[in-house]
Amino acid sequence: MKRMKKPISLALSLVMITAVLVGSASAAPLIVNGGFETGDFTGWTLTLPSGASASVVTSFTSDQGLLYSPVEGNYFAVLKTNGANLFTKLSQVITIPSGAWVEGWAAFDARDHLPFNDTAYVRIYDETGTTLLATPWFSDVAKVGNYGDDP
Ligand SMILES: [Ca+2]
Repeated sequence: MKRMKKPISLALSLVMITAVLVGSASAAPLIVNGGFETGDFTGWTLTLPSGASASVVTSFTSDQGLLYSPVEGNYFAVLKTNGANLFTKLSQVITIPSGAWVEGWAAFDARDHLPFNDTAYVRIYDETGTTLLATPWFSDVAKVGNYGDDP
């Protein structure tokens, strides 16, 4: 079976919620603690700029009063950053076997207004960690509107 080693990186600005899982036809999940069901960041590398925060929670309410709950399990992660181009990141190196796939959920709670275009991404890089392979999810203030929530 062909295997590729790929870091998965979640680069986030402002507040974002995510749970990432890997599935394959018969194998166990390939991401360690992908759904944060340990209640913490076990298995993940957290990059936390000054003034930023990150937590594993069971629910979250946006500034518009929208209640977020886990899509699967009991937990998800919430990341917040603290300034322009200071991305709070969760990353993990995973090996994706041929025929397997990555799936997950992400949301963006904009707490700012244009022209302050806060941005959030889910990105997949190659094994060097520098070449961007895919951006499966993206959101920003321009997309969701001032103080918007996505979804
Ligand atoms: Ca919002």
